[in-house]
Amino acid sequence: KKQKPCVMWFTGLSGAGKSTVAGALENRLAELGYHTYLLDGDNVRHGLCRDLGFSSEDRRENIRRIGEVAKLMADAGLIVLTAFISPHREERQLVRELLPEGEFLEVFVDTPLGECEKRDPKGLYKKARAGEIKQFTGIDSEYQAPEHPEIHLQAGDKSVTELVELSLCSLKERQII
Ligand code: GGZ
Repeated sequence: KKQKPCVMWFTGLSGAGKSTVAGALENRLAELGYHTYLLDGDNVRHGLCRDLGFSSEDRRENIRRIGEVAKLMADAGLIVLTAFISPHREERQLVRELLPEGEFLEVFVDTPLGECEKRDPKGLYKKARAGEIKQFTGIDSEYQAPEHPEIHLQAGDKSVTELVELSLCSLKERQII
């Protein structure tokens, strides 16, 4: 099936739903016959970036490596989905500049902090509030929201299915699929 390579760069707070939505979208694309790859914390922070923590410098290096790998995968023709907080505008901009015009799609998974904290699927916000985890994004480490994301998902009050459909529509509009 014909596809245009691209990198769908999901960004948002911990617990916003980045991995969930990116994973569901990847499954949908695969069902439709497209070639994709999902990079997320599970397959990157335990391997390629296992030496990195959550200081600003380490997050910056994390994003740089992921950007370079995503670029290689897009060169190979894939629709690449990445799901990392990537809290800094400047680093997301660097990844954008690595890729040919139109191949970087910033996907803002915009779930309010209050909602992420309420969900707290891994109990990390609770620990961050108690001071047991330092430099936690949204609590004592900054998240810089995208100003002009290609795709803006208001993820606090929509189902995963709805968010996947919105993303698919955007890929069609952009003639990626
Ligand atoms: C943010 C942290 C932290 C700190 C551990 N701050 O909800 P999760 O658990 O599964 O997703 C978070 C993940 C963030 O890793 P990323 O590689 O996406 O971050 S970045 O793009 O900023 O490099 C969270 C867990 O790791 N985690 N400590 N201090 N998230």
